[in-house]
Parts: sequence; C-alpha cells; structure tokens
Amino acid sequence: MFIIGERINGMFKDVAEAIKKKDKSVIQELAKKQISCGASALDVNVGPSSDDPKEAMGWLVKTITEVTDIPLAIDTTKADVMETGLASCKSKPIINSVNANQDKMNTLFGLAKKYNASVIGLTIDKSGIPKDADGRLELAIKIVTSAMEHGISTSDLYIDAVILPVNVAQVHGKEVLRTIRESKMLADPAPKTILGLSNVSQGAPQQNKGLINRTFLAMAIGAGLDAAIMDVSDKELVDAAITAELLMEKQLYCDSFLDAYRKK
Ligand code: THG
Repeated sequence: MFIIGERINGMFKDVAEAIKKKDKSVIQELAKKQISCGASALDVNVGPSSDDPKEAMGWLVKTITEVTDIPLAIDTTKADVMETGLASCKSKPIINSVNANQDKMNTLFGLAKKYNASVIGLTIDKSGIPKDADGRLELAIKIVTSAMEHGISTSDLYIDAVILPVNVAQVHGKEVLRTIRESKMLADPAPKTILGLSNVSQGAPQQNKGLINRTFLAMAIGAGLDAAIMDVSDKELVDAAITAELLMEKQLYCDSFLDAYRKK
C-alpha cells in the first residue's frame, strides 16, 4: 500500500496555527512522525481559512523539504497554489488533484508534464459526485483519456472514486468499491486507485472512527486499492492495511508479517 499521510492539512487547528505563526517545528515534527509511522508520501493542504494560500503552500513545502525528501501530494483546487507547491518540491510530486472538467484537466495535466508529477484524478465534474459506480467510471474514462492526450502515463495516474461520510451518504460505499475494481480495466498499464480514507468516518462518533476507517480500508484493498491518504498514526489502521495486502497475496506470508513489512 502506498500510504500518504493526511495530517499536514490546515483543517487541523495545530497546522492552521503553525501556518499563521510560521512555526516550522510543528510542521517538521508532523512530517517526521508520519514517516516514522510508515508514510511513503505526505499530503500538503493549507486548509480552508488561509488568507494567502499561495504563500502558505510555498512555506509548507519548503518547511517540509528541510527535513525530508519524501514525495509530497500538493492538495489544492487552485492552479496557482498548485504550481507554487510543485515548484518547491525536491522529489517527484503528486498533483492532488484534478477533476473531470476539461479546462481543469488541460491546466493540471499541463502542470504534470512540466513538473514530471503523478496525478490524482477525482471522479467529480460540474454536476458533482455521481451517485453510482457507472457515473464515476464515465468520469474516470474522461480522466484517463485526457491524461493520455497530454502524454501522461496511466501508471502515473491515480483514480480517486471519492468516498463520502457513511453517516450522510451510506449508498456510496459499495459504489466506490466497484469503481475501484473496474477502474483497473480502463487502460493498459492500469491506472492506480486511491482514496481519501478518513472522509468515510467524518462526523461519526469519535469511538467509531477508527473501526469505520480500517474496515473500509480492508474492503477497498480487497477491491484492489493501491494507495490511501490516511491517518498513518493509527497503528491499528496501518496493521489492517498490511494484513489486507497479505491476504490479497501482495506480500509473502510469514508468522511475523507485520514486523517483516515494517522492516523493509
Ligand atoms: N481525496 C483526495 N484528497 C483528499 C481527500 C480525498 N484530501 C483531503 C481529504 N480528502 C483527506 N484528508 C482528510 C484529513 C482529515 C480528515 C478527513 C480527510 C478528518 N479529520 C477529522 C474530522 O474531520 O473528523 C478531524 C479534524 C480535526 O481534528 O479538526 O476526518 O478524498 N485525493
């Protein structure tokens, strides 16, 4: 599983504060902690309340790259904020994200080419998130087609079927799982699949969040999920991911499979 740590996001109070005060240590500690817990990349999002998101993104990326050269997923809907983030990265960046609107795809696949970035494509368009898998797959086809037209390899593309909170959008779970399964058939090489996992438990009681996250992650891995933006500090969640991949024969079995996975 390609694990992207979700924690450097201005929706969290400590991160929003750190951005305001330009407190590097908070961000750098969050980066190091997530890497020590098993993150292969870090999501970077300035959050909803930043008054100068471009400046904030540049500062966040520079602050993180002072302590690590792990890949960063630049998480913004604004093209100028995206380019500032990409330009500050040291390792191959991930564009998080593009949706299925043609003008967005032209801009962001253009940036992907310029900065040699991987791209996360959300199955969203002007009408929003389709309710069922067929609607999501139609948008995934548009994204795959546009990536190819821009000369981006489908192996550098992650399809995100967009999971919504189970407490308000319960019907979406199984549709997301079918989208993951069938996205694999849209191109050769197959596009990868990803989820922003914690969306699924947003608004659920605190004591249920972990259980909802790890159960859905195991189901999604069963459907073929390759990557997740998730709470990597939740050890039971990471254990569930490793175990689900073991059961899908992505890792060779041994009695100490959790240790063996973490050591490599
Ligand atoms: N797809 C892609 N990128 C994404 C998402 C996605 N980026 C953002 C988001 N969704 C994934 N990141 C998070 C981070 C935190 C939470 C959910 C998704 C979250 N936070 C807690 C909550 O709201 O209950 C706690 C917040 C707090 O403490 O303030 O759930 O889907 N490509």
